[in-house]
Amino acid sequence: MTTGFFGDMSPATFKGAEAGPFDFAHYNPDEQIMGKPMKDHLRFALAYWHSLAWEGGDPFGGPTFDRPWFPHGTMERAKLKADVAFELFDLLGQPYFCWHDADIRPEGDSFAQSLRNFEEIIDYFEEKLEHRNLGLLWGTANMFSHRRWMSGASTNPDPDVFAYSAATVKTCMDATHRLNGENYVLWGGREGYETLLNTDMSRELDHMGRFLNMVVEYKHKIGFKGTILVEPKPQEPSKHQYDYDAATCYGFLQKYGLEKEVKLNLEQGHAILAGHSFEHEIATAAALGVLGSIDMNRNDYQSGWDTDQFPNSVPEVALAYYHILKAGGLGTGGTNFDAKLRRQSLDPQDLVAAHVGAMDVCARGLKAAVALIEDGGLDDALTARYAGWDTPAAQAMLNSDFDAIFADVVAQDAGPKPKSGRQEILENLVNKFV
Ligand code: XUL
Ligand code: CO
Repeated sequence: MTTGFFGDMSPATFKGAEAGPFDFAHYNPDEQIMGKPMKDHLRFALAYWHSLAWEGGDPFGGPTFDRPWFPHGTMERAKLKADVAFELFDLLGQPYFCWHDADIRPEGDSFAQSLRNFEEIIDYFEEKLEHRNLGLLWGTANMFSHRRWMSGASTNPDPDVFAYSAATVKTCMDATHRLNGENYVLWGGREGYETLLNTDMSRELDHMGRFLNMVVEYKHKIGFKGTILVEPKPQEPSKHQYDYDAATCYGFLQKYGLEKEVKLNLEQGHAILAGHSFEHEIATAAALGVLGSIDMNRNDYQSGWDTDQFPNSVPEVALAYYHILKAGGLGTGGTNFDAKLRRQSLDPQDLVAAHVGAMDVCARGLKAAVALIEDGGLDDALTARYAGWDTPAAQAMLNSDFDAIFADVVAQDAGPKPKSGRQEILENLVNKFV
């Protein structure tokens, strides 16, 4: 018995050139790529919040979507939402999904009631997962929507909110562990400030550092084997968020002794808001050894707002996967579609087509990245560009000092000979594959 929400739609399958709007033209889950199935490189996940919980509102208008489980608020409707969620997962066949506590359960009028609601839905998920080839990529706590979090969660000036946050994250980590989640995410939408006039930044950073250490301590206490991830974002909803970008997060992790315990969940739209490209954030995290997982979406380049659109630019996605593959892949991470429909896309079919298209774009991007790696042109150019450093003299210089280097430069006298960076040649090379 299905809910009937998706009518007579059947599961999306790979049809290549024959694909219609609800079939895969490029995502062929079992196709072998660099020694493993495509699905194991991409590790797709659906985001419960945007696809099932979001009602289509924007800052100027209310809900546009007409779903039988709206308005949220009862367990009956939360279960209907779960039924439809799993029907969507069955149509798409992706291996993972992700949730916040608030996406899946109605808020109760006490902490204990909210927890009972949450645990009942986790039980319901557990039953549904038993019969499926589906797992939890990550769980997380929504500590930004309810008014109690308006001044932050772990960074709140009120210690009672710190306590409520700790208790909340404990319950979400317990549930993630129970469902064999592969990661646990913390995104601090309110961990930042609206104005420095009322903010003690050094105290807030210390509280956030202690909180994250408590997360790691609890992970080890319960034997959770997944990866703890923080998700950088520069602003929105807060005017300034402490997890600004990958480099800022790394500095924070190092200061609080967490750089070996915590990795990053990077999102395309957040990279754009921080003034970076997505591949910049991926390459930065990879260089610092903290690449964890990705939230794949696309930000509008004009709006300056977090538009969370479904990805549809193959060249951008290809460069993201190029850097992921060069870094050795996503490990316990995956490709989570933290993306929402446009608010005019009202139909259940729009939801399916959005994900099918996004999975296809990622599959094309991955294949282009693999072709770039197999071609080897970019690697050769990189090796050639840094070849000077392979000589014993150059390596010895790194272990010498300014006086010795000065003496050598004076003795040789000729000075360096500038070489072309060949940017256009390399851009043309990339364009052969995307
Ligand atoms: C918000 C965002 C969140 C996190 C999880 O911009 O990306 O949905 O991914 O809290
Ligand atoms: Co995200």
